[in-house]
Amino acid sequence: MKCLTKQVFGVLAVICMMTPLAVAQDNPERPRRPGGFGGPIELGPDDVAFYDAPPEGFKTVRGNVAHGKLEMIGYESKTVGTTRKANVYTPPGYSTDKKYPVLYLLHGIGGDENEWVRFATPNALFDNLIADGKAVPMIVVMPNGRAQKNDRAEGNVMASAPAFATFERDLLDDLIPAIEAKYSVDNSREKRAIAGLSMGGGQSFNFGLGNLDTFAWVGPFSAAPNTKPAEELIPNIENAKSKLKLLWISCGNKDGLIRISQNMHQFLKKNGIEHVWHVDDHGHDPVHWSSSLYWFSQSVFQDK
Ligand code: FER
Repeated sequence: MKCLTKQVFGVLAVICMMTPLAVAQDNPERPRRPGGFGGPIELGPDDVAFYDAPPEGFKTVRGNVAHGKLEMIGYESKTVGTTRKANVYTPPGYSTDKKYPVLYLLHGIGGDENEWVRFATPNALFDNLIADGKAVPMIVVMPNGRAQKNDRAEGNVMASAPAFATFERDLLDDLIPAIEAKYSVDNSREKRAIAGLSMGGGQSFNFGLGNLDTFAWVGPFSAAPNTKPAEELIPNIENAKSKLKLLWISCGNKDGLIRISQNMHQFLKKNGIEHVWHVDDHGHDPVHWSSSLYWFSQSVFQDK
C-alpha cells in the first residue's frame, strides 16, 4: 500500500496538483510566478500522478467524429435578480427521447462562463471521448460562478470571492431547475456531477459534499482557499461513503495552493473515504485543468 490508498477502477489512485494564480487563467500565455498563489509546497509520498498526460490532440476538433453542440443560454436568477449566462454542451445525437446526465463545470476567480471554453475546447474534448467510447454522452453546463449583478471578471477579482459562495443558491435554486426544464435531463442525484478549477474547485467541494442529495460525483481541481474545512464538509463519514459515487481530486505539484487538496486527501484517507488523488507536474494552470477534465470525464457517470 503506497501513498494514498483508494481503489479506483481497480487501481491505486494517488494524485495531487498545484495551483498558480487565478487571474492567469484567462490568458494561458500570461507569465506566472513559480508556484503562483499560496505558500511553500511540501510534497508527501501520496502526492503523485495517477494518470499520464492526455494524448496529443485530445482537445482538438476532429473531422471524423460526430459533433455535439455548444450554446449560450440565459436563465432567470432569483438569487441575483438578473438574467445570467451559461455555456451548455449537448452531446452528438442529443435527443429528447433520452435522458442525459449533467456535469456542472465551474471556473476560477479570474474566469467566467467562457473560461473553460477558451482553454479546454470542451466541445471537442467531449466529442472525442464520446466517439472513442471513453465518456458517456452527457450535458455539460458551464455557468458563471460569480453570483452578483456585475459578474464580469473585472478590477480586483479577489473582491468578488464572496459571490462565489452566493452561487450555491443560484446553482441549486435557479440554474439546475432551468437546465432541467430546458433539456432532457435525468434528474436523479446519481446523474448529476459538479467539478471545477480553483475557486470552482472549492465550490465543487463545498456545494458537492454539502449537497450529497443533489450531487453524487464531485471533481475539484486545484481547489482554492474558499474550500471549507473537511470536518465541516463531511460531518457524517458514513453518509459521505454511501452517497459519493466519485470524489476525484487533483492538483499540480507546482501549485502553491496544493496544501488545501493535500489536507482534504489526508482527511479522506484517515476516514476511509474512497477518492482519487492525482498530482501531476503542473501548476495552477490550464494544462493541469484540461488534463484533469480529460481524465475526470472518463470516470464520471460510469460505475467502477
Ligand atoms: C486565494 C488564492 C487563490 C483566494 C482565491 C484564489 C479567495 C483563487 C484562485 C483561482 O480561482 O484561480 O487566497 O482566496
